[in-house]
Amino acid sequence: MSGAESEREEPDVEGVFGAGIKRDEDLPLLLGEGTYTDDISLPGMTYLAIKRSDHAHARIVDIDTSEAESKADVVAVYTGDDVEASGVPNTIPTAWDLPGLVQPQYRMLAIDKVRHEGDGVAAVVAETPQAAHEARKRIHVEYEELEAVTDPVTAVERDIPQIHEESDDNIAFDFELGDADAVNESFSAADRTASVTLRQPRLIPNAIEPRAAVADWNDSTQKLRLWMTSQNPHLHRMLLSAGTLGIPENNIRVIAPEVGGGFGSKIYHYPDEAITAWCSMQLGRPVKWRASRSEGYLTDCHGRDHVTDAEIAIDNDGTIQGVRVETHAGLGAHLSQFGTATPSYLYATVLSGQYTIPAIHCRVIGAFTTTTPVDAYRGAGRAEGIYVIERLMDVAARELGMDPTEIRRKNLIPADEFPYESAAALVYDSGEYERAMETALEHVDYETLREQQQTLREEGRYLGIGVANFIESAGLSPSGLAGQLGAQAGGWESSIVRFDSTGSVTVLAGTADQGQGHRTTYAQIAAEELGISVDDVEVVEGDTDRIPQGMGTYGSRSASVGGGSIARGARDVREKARRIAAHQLEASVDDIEFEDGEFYVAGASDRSLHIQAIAHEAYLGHDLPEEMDPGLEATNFYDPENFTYPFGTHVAVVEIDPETGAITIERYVAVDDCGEIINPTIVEGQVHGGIAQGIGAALYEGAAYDEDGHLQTRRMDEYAVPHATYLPDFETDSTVTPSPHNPIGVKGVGESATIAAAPAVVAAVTDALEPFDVDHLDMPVTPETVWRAMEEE
Ligand code: PCD
Repeated sequence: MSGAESEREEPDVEGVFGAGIKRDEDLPLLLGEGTYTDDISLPGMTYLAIKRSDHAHARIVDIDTSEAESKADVVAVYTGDDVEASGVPNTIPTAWDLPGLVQPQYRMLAIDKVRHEGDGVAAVVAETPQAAHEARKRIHVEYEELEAVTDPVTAVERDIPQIHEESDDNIAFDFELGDADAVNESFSAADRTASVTLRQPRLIPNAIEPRAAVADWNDSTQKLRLWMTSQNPHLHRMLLSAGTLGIPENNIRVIAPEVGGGFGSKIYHYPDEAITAWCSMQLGRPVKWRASRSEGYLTDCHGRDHVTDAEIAIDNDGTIQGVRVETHAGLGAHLSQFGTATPSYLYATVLSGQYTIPAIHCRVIGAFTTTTPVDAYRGAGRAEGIYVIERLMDVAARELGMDPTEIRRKNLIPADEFPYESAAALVYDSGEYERAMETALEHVDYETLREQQQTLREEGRYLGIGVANFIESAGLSPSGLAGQLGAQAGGWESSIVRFDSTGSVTVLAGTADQGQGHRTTYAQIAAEELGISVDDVEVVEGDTDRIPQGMGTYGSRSASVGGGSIARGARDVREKARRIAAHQLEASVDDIEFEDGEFYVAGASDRSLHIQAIAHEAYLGHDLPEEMDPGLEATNFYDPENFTYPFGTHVAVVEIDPETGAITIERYVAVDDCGEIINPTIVEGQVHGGIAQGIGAALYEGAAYDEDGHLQTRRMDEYAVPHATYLPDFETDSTVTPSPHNPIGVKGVGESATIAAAPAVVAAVTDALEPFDVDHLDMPVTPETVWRAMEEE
């Protein structure tokens, strides 16, 4: 290992960890036997439909629910006033504070105004879903329409309608990071500067399974059970308890059964799941709510929505001196839980990318707009930041007449400089950037491609090669640091590793899978540490009554923080077992060796005991060391000392049809480094999905609003998620640079490829268009954009 000192403990047995074994979770899912939230059915269950605003911005003058109430099978109709009158705290809280943050109250149902199309104004509960949907149409809301504003720059200019009383300029926060003076100096001292103004459009997450909730309040026990599509059931339990419903946390059970994709959109505490629970509390009956696809498009948090001016100061030899960035980030109508952190700390801090940049300054103006709230979507903040620095590298290369790979190579942080403290306030754990970059360039045969490009140009064909280097700050920890930066939740993870008396192991993990494959990879971690078969390990996630504590799955944290916790717990279990073995083998603990699940006395391998036999002894409790309690399990809380910093290089090769502007991705090469790999097959799957979503952002996706703030892309045939047939075969490879502080040396991988793919593809397109002097094109780069850019020349 190079780059950084390793403090991690090597696992005792080889083999399970690192094996590309098949996903344990797949068979029932493929057979259609998985239980999703919408599959939950309870006796006496009712159905909720939410009446939503069809205006982007309007004052509520009157809500007439009488006709809806008179309809057959309607159980109850509630408005925001009813919720307010019930005396619950009725707040959907933000989970990340920022200096000077304006925090208007976000309620379960609107009471005074609606602030985006889709804001909930009334809830109707009926005996059947059909009756609820029918009655919803019979709720009559009188509005006084106000002007809409969907663009984050326009929103903060004067004379624009005020969305929240608390903020007369629609600014939620004005955030700064870095050293403005040092940047000014670097710009005066450097030989040249280059700049780019860019937009990163709003993305709609598009998990296959829409959000859903089933709430069951029991009036006699005063307990709430809530099944929901959650990436973090414990966080939801916490936010529901104090902020929204006022129920003690220990009376709430949140269950996330199978979750069909999240990509960030199921992290958040939305008004909808909360109002489902509130309705059940009013009625004392179970209530089910399920979003339709279009309802999801209107209410699932969107991602990105940045407008950015970025500048880079460079010397003639390509050395970067400074970077200056100003971004208007659209937050939508309300502050979603991490809507404030995503465009600030998760964004500005990665602007150094893989490069040595002496001075960086970033200002982010967080703007309220009359649109769907914006929050983390795969890559969250990091994707936006890496896109900016990678676009800057390309415009700087153009300015200098340098090859884009040469300017990158020149400024890469050298492998012997880790841990590396960037000018954007991060300490990168480990990295070998040049190795990954050279691996990718070799794989794609960069030199030959450049020659081909030349030859083809002479024939009037336009090939483009785009290279993107990325880092990701994954893991969102340690808690102390997160707290200093404003987080209202911890960055740790928790797990229980428990041997049963017959030798099987249950791992209870506080993270919550939505397709990532935790049941397989966590079993691999535990099996490796305990020297047993993966088949003997059962992994349980997603139920706050079974798993006492946890933080959940987002920010590519589960492998490093969750997996780290499991490894530590398993080691505690192994150490207790070692003491039992020493006692029973009548040897000193220090003389007991462990291999492949077997404890034996050093030098006398015939005297041994298997860990699964020890588990039996531990529960039998007949012959344990003095003062040792029976049982064989460990509860672990793991708060890492740093984020992990995955990295890599992606290369996209495109050809542009000069007649139509059509873009074909000819090749896509991805070299990812996520430290030690638990399961290469799963990692490859994560990379594939990530590339697809990054290409989606680069070429196809983008939520569009009309002038009145109506979402124009509200159905799957209006919002262009890439089809498998649009995508090339991905050529993937990896390098391994372990994280030095993580107990198992892993780094995250879930978001990496999404971060890399968008800048790689946009770079490839602009590279193809070099003869037309096109430096930059905004995403999504469509054939029309390309064609127009070529025509303008
Ligand atoms: N791994 C391995 N190795 C390493 C790393 C990792 O093996 N080294 C693996 C693990 O174990 C898992 C996976 O892989 O299984 C992943 O991991 P991670 O990176 O740690 O991550 P997580 O935490 O688990 O997850 C999360 C992510 C995110 S964040 C997102 S968006 C997305 C991704 O994940 N989402 C999703 N991916 C995915 N997939 C799927 N299928 N689905 C989904 O939904 Mo955010 O923050 O939320 O925005």
